[in-house]
Amino acid sequence: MNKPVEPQVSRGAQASLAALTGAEAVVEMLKAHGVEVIFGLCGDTSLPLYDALARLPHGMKHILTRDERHAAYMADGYARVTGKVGVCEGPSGGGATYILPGLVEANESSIPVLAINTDVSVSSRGKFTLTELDQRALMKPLTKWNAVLDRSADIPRVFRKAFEEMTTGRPGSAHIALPFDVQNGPVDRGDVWADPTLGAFPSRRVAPDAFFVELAMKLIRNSKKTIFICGGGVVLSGAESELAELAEKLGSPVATTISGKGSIDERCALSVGVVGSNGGTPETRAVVDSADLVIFVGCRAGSVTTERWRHPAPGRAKIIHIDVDPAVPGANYQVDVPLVGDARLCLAALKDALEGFERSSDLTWIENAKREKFEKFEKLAASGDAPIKPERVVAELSKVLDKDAILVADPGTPCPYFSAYHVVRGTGRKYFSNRAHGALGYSLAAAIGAHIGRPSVKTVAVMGDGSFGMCAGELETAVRLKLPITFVVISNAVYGWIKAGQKTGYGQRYFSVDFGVTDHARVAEAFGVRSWRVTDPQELNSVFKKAISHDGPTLVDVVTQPLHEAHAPVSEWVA
Ligand SMILES: Cc1ncc(C[n+]2csc(CCOP(=O)(O)OP(=O)(O)O)c2C)c(N)n1
Repeated sequence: MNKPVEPQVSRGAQASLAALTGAEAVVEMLKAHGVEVIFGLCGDTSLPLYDALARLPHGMKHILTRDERHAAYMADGYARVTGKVGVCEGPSGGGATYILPGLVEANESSIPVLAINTDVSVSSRGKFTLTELDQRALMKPLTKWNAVLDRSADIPRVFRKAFEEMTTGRPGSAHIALPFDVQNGPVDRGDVWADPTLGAFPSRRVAPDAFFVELAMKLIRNSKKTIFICGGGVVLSGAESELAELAEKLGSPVATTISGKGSIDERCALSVGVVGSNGGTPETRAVVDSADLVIFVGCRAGSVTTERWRHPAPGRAKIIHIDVDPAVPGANYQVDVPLVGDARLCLAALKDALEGFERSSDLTWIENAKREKFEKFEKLAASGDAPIKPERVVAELSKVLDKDAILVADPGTPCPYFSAYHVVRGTGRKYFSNRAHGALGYSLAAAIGAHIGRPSVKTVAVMGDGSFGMCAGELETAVRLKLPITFVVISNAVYGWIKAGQKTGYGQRYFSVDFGVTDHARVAEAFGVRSWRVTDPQELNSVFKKAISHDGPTLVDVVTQPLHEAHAPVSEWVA
């Protein structure tokens, strides 16, 4: 264990006005970038940092978590709903390996999350020191940018660089390793400054090349059926108004990925809903297939959205691909026009270029596609069967949530069903899931981060029981902080999504996917969470109402039909 070490910079009456300790400089640099909340967990190597947080009048809130993975997920949820950098921290060794899953999810989902792991002293390196780990090598492939500090004097520069990297270009995560002795060394107070605009994203918008805007404009004018497929980039960029204006001008339907929910009000006539193999349906796929021009916006056109690059079918429709990352257009499809730049600026430039052009279009076909999709859903949602049908859970929960509520969905049953059938009213980040890696157990912690970022609205997390087993410890955090979040557990005693894959693709040879029944309501109750276990679909509405209106944490354990027995809004199990 690291013994308390006197900082090389004295404090108190004789304190040098010119110098801070490294730990103090870290606190000042976070504050200078506008950080308001830090999620994390203590450790031996973090003692100087915690002491600086305890002593300085910084005004930042520290949220103690029960493991580092969840600290990172909380920072991720917080960043998604606030548009600000989410910050998490943990100690060396296990603290670094445990924080990693949240960092990589944030990075691949283009969410700016900064993780700080303290580390063994520079002077202890290479001596088989407890918890020593090559954090530089560990974090390099998983983050947009990372650094290991070797000298206290580098702290201000390294933190400025981290914030700049996270919030410019394609947003992403950053990692800084902060050794114990670096926290105690001197930092010149004059070096401690920051540009606070780098604390939110996108901090520097990049406009598209006018040449490509012109080409895109010509393609659009010549197309008969243009559709937009929007990914998370529209909400990240705050481009919802520009998208709506352009889509209306062209009379073009707007489909989204799961992360793209919130790009457009899903009640409006132009909205198609989610497309792809996880939340798309045959009806939404037919809309994609009918287009002669697809405009991808802030969307990587990955395997799920395009059902393994088959919808749209390559060569069938022309493609305009808008993305802030130049590596995205052309990665999956032969793109006719790449438009590299911030989504809001690209869409505004297209609208300007199409000045005077207006196309009215008959949207009955979209209305019909949505009606067919929801008629099937509503029949199942009206079912009084037990175990309760997933459709019924979606319908009853959606009914009791107001339009500003935030819903976070875990993989398993929640993501495809809520993506397909939970209608987002209004725009902005009101629905999200961890779509980059889809690790089970994300939603509980992400919902805590989201609530802390946007406390004025109701936040709900929906998870399978597999997910519950991976995150239950954070219920204590929700209770300690008295957070009025509602957790819904889809309880079916099976890794249902995988069992459904064994059914459809492997001749029902079920293998090692079933686990025991747990009463999650009783588990939650033991943590101090107000809880209900529901087996009768008739009770769902009143229980959800009670849970949503309670002023502390609540959990509803819903005994649900497993996915392999249900009608899943999934085209196939694709890898
Ligand atoms: C950390 C992690 N391990 C494994 C998986 C693979 N996986 C995807 S869905 C799934 C089953 C989910 O089970 P559960 O949470 O109970 O929800 P259900 O599918 O039964 O609704 C599994 C194991 C994963 N996504 N994440």
